[in-house]
Amino acid sequence: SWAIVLKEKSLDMLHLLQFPYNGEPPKRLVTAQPITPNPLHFVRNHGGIPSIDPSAWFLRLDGLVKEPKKLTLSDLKDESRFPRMERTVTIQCSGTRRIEQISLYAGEGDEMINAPWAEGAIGTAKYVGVSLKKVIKYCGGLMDEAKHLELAGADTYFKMKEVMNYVISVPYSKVKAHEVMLVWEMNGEPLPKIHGAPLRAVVMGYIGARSVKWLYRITAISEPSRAPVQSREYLYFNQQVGKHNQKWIDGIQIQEMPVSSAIMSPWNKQVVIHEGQIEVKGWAYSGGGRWPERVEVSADGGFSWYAVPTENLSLKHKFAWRTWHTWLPCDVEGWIEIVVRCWDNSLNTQPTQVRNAWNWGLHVTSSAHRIKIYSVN
Ligand code: MTE
Ligand code: MO
Repeated sequence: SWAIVLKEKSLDMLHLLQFPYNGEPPKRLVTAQPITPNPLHFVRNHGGIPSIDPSAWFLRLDGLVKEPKKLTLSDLKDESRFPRMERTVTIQCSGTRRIEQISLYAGEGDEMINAPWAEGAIGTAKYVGVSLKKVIKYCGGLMDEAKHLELAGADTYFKMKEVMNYVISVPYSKVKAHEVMLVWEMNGEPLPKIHGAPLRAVVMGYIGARSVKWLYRITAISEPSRAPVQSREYLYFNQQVGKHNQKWIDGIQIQEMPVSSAIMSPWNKQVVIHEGQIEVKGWAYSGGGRWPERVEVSADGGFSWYAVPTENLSLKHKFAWRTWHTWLPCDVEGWIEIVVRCWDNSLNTQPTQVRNAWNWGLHVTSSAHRIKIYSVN
């Protein structure tokens, strides 16, 4: 695994866990460009990084499809069969900014053993592949009972005292809307091994967990997958739930991330010397195909807000973040709290404090992002 990490990832990456390998870029590089360079895209793995010979590989389609099939990579790339699809998509882990929930409270043996992500477990790339809907159509379509597609990755990990593949499912409605891609190219390069080569799914507007890497099998099923990644991870519990009383069935399966944003510059506890205006930079994103419409920043903990000028937001793509920067007026000498919040195009906005949305799984940290800096004016 380390040979692949060293070959495909920037030396600037922060390695959160060694095995399985998990890493995110440092703050100063997260939003340096609106498209994340491949070596700086975060990596979330549950197990090892399989090294797959693309010429021996094929994708199996089975279950409740009318004509089960095996397709090679060249079958999928054959444009006379499947039109090429290209999209700019943000992949966000549901654990992004988990560190803020951990620092509020994470009991021993709770989900805190998961990667303690900061604001970098999100990245945006231009993906090339095909729409999964076209591939299903090529298999004669689905039987009436089929409502979900189970996606299986070739990597293995250890869960519930067993070794298993990474398996999760997506509702077929998502596929029908052409919002699930099968992808072999990332930012003009062959898909890196660490990001799922030879083929991965990209499920637009859903949490990263559904975008299965090292994809080798798609099975049409009638109910959401019973695999542990589907039924025992990526669940949202209410605030009374903890290790002592949680029941898997009480969790909501997390699909679309709510609107969220983060400040990438300046940094928490930084001393900022300025002449009445502080330059602030960051990202804003909303799941489900909603997009950031307005970003607002505050220099006084959220009493007064300044809208980031629209021209300072990066280009709008339906399934992608917008990076932004602005000059924030500030005449205070001393410690101040800078805050960001975003409004998406449905006018949803963010909870004000982390504690408003703390949950046992430590997922979906989407409250207004706050940092403290020492302002020297
Ligand atoms: N696919 C497989 N096969 N194994 C994994 O561990 N992790 C998922 C998803 N797909 C995972 C996977 C999770 S939780 C996330 S957030 C995204 O991959 C991260 O994609 P990336 O590593 O390309 O950034
Ligand atoms: Mo994730």
